[in-house]
Amino acid sequence: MLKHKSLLWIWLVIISGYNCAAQRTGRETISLNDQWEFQKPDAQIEKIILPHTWNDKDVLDDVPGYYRGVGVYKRKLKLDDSVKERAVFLVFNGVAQESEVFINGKSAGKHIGSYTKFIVPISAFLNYKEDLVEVRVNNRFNEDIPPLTADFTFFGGIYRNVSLLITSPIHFSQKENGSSGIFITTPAVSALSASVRVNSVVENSSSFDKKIKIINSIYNANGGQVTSGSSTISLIRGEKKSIVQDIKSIKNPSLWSPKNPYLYRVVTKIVDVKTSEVIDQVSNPLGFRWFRFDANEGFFLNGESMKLMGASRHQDYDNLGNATPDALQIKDVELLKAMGGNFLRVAHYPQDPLILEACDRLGILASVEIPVVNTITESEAFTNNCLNMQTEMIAQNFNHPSVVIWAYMNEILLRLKFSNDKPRQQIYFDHVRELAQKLDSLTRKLDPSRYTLLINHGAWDIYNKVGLTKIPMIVGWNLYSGWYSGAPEDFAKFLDKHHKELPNTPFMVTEYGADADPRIRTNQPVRFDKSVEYALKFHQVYLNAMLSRPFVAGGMAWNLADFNSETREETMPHINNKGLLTIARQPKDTYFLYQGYLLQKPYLKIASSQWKERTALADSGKLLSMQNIQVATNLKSAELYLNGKSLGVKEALDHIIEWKVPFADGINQIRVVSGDQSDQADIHFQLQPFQFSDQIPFKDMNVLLGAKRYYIDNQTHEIWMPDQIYKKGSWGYVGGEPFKGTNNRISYGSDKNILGTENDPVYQTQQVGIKQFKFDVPDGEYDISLHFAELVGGETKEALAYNLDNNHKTEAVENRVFSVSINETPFMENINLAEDFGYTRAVQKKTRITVTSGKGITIDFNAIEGKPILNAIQLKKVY
Ligand code: GCB
Repeated sequence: MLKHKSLLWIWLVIISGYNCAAQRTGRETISLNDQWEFQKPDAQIEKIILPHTWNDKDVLDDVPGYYRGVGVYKRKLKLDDSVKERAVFLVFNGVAQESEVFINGKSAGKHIGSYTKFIVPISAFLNYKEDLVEVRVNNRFNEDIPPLTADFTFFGGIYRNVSLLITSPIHFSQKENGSSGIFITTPAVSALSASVRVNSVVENSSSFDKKIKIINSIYNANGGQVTSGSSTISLIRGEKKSIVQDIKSIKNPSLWSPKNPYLYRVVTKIVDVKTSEVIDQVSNPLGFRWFRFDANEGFFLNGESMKLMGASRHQDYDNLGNATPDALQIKDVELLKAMGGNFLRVAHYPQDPLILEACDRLGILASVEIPVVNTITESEAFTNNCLNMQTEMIAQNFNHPSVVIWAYMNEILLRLKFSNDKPRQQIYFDHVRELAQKLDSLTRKLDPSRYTLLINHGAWDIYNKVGLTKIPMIVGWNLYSGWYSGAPEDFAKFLDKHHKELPNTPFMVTEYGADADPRIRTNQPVRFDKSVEYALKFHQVYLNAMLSRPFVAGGMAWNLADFNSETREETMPHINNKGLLTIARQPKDTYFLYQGYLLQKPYLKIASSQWKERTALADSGKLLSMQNIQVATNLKSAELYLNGKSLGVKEALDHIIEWKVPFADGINQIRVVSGDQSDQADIHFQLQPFQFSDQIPFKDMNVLLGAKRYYIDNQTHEIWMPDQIYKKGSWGYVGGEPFKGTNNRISYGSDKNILGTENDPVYQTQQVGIKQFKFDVPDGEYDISLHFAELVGGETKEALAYNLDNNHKTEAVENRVFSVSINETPFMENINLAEDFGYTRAVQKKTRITVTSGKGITIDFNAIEGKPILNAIQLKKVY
């Protein structure tokens, strides 16, 4: 009978959301992610399930900007009389960014800010028949709500889980800034003993006075009760009270650490003294640890020195925007752990509650911050919103043993306002400092057990001048030498400078990184080429510098995974490619490098295994091409085998071992061995003939002009390779020079978004002033495709704020008109790319030709006005 009843109950929940007439006790939490209708103004109603964002698609298109405005969500709620005497709440884990909740057309609550949870009491609005929940959401720019500008996309929507919470009218207070109403501290912890203090806020919203007991029971990881405490109080109707209980110390506690993330649980109950009925019950994690930061020696956990190494994380995912399902959120923390990381910077805003739960469970220490990024508004409303967000963040995440730091500002002096009006600028600086001071003081007051952190970019002088390095307990530096400015080697100098000039202030490197588009590879890495190879070298330099300096408390790679940043262009428009993982969470070579540096157990991995589709020219007169293979490891040396044949033992340098491998056409099996560790990868190699008369049969070839990089189109699997100057018997360009962009970023090519293609790198480089392109191919039938894009001119966009070294020059636009003929037959005449197609738009022209009499293929570019260009070329043998 009981079984039957509960099945019926489940069935009712499924069909109607929530509806049951059974007698209710305790606390019930039911997911409300289903059965929503969503509508944007002037658009059709869509049936959706949460999590949901309305920006998943428009942030990736070629049109700058994305919808920032109103979105309305509606849902029915079927609650019957059995909940009439109960307290009913809606719990929103995250709604971006302003929201108002209506029940049956009446406003029940409002919330500001995209990244914290909020709880709306709705009992007073219900008719207990069919209630209508309506959530009006707005993600417009609002100068009073941080973030104002940032290098990430401000997706709108109810993008985290929503649930219905039903409690007794006497319950743990739901008015405590979205927290559980229970605040746990561990005033004294040592290996011998641990004390626990629990502050529970209880509320009586019934119309009776009640005598209750608050019981706190602590359970170990096996579920055994270790200790408990109890207090009896009277709670008169309408009253809210805080009850602080010091629970008897636990002897020889199991300490929480990355190696042993031992979790106890605190179960807090409200019990009716008269009937012994459990009126409300909440469970919270508890971990025993103590820690400190030291300006000379870094971080200590439970008395042991520990370098905090890890990454920052954004919450969005490939094609889903920020509406990331639970399982994928948790996976991120697992990936950080598997990388050998012990620290997560939850940046730039509080994230889904699942993240810190996973950190608790897996033993990852964490910092959390509010989204005060780049700039502030000097208004009272802005200040209040910041203070409120900080309060919510601390209250909601207070009980996580993983959290050791609360942060509150990121690179706030990145864009210096009022540069032409120094007195006004000084007033702005004063406001920034005051806001920082307020946030820091509030944080110390709300949680004296943790550290405060303020994060700056590498402009040493200005942060010190404004006084921001004096306010927090720990200073964070986001450093990009060798990326946005200078050389990777300057990084170590900065670390030493901090230690010398602020000898009493502990610090961490809260960001560092280089873009790595997983589709771009090179044998000649240079800054801004977006190659995985450059990023790998960059991270080696940074890791070496941090790991060899005890005073650097920690380093957080920017970023764990690639993430959405709508205003970015470059090789993968709208995506920031500094992730160690791709946006779909595939590892890049850099992720393997981190495993090599950080993992304790023996580790050996072919880092280049991700570059498994390759092409290159055969070495002169040979049927093979010597190419690099890199292996990431924490072992001293290893032996590499190609198709079972040893290529010798080599030693690791900075956790990488490198071999030159003679690749042949087809599948090349690479195996690396060291002791009982081994790894294997199959590399598909397309060998291109050095001379078309070689024995290597020619199939096809895709060439990027003016580039030193390879590009792998992960949809078609076409592999593009760098060009070469024409050599007789072979192929290549005649005349011209590589396009050099109009800023000082990459030493070749452009970083503009190319319209009408996903393959931006194919069009971002070009040979300017090209005269000919020749293929000395044997007679036959061939398909030729020419690819063009006008890279000079078009809309001038604001330079990326992060590109600190950016001297964007004004582009000198000149008319460009040219004609192209193939083997003397006109192919394109009087072409003006800008006029005929538009600026930075991908243009592809294809033809089939017959080569006879051993003449090969000669493509002539004839200037009519300005210099002819060619961005890329493809040749395919048909017969
Ligand atoms: C920074 C910012 C971060 C950016 C990063 C970058 O300094 O704090 O939000 O995403 O640089 O990649 O430029």
